[in-house]
Amino acid sequence: MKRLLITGAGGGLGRMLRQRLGHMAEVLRLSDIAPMAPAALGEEVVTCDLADGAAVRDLVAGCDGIVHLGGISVEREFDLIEAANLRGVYNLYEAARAHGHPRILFASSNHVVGYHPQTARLGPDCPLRPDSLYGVSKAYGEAMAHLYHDKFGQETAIVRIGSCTPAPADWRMLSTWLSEDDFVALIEAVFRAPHLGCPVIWGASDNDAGWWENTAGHLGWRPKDNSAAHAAHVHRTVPRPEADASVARYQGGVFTDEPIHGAW
Ligand code: NAI
Ligand code: 15L
Repeated sequence: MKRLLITGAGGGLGRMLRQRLGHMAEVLRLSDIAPMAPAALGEEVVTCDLADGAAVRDLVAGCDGIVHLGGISVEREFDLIEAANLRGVYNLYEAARAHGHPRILFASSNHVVGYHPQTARLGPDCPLRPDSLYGVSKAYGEAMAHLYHDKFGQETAIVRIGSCTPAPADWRMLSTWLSEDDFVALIEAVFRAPHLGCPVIWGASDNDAGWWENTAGHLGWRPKDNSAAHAAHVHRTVPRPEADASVARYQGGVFTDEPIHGAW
């Protein structure tokens, strides 16, 4: 494709993908509200607040695909989440509608189902049980994707990312881990597919201890990594959580312990 936009390009996953998605487009347009490294050859760097509708409209112009990572990525007070994850998502979908519906990969999160117990095995149509205002905002983003697909045919891969890190860092991540390689391969599959629609995809590697089924097989995505290769190291170096601790009971782990920040 000619131009692939990555929002949230200054964040953890954005910086990693900046290094690894250059082959997918003639130009990577990298956007964030935070500072980013200057543009290299084949890159455009655009500072943009997702809450600013006019700016987002300009940002999306000329883009053939969007990896939407930008926004608040943990639990915070409602006002912050509202600006980036609610208004920001609305702005992105309106901008996409104005500019010919570039395909979107929406970085949703396991925290839309965080209150499901770790004993549950979930498919894509399971009831949402968000564990935080953050999780609720991702559920809103998923609903926005479905609305714009049903109303306008806008294609989105809704990717419920587990924990995308170089290696699983704790016991829970043995279930939620998404390797960086598997994430890159998923992004390639999403933008390569002749037809996408608006599928819900669990963003997790092929973990023996996983909770979620692979719902992107039809896109040709078969995750190759398995947290089992790291299990011995985690078991040796990270204390096992108590069985009644939230991190051992709920899929969303410690997010279920979060208060409503800035509550009345
Ligand atoms: P991050 O917090 O490192 O990056 C998010 C970026 O969004 C930041 O650079 C931030 O400056 C930017 N941002 C925040 N508000 C903004 C606004 N109003 N306008 C423009 N940019 C804004 O998060 P990370 O880990 O890189 O995650 C990327 C995305 O993937 C997030 O949407 C997150 O919710 C989602 N995700 C990540 C997971 C992970 O394992 N890292 C797991 C599940 C979901
Ligand atoms: C997320 O949604 C967060 O953005 C990330 O920072 C991790 O906390 C991840 O989920 C997780 O559940 O491990």
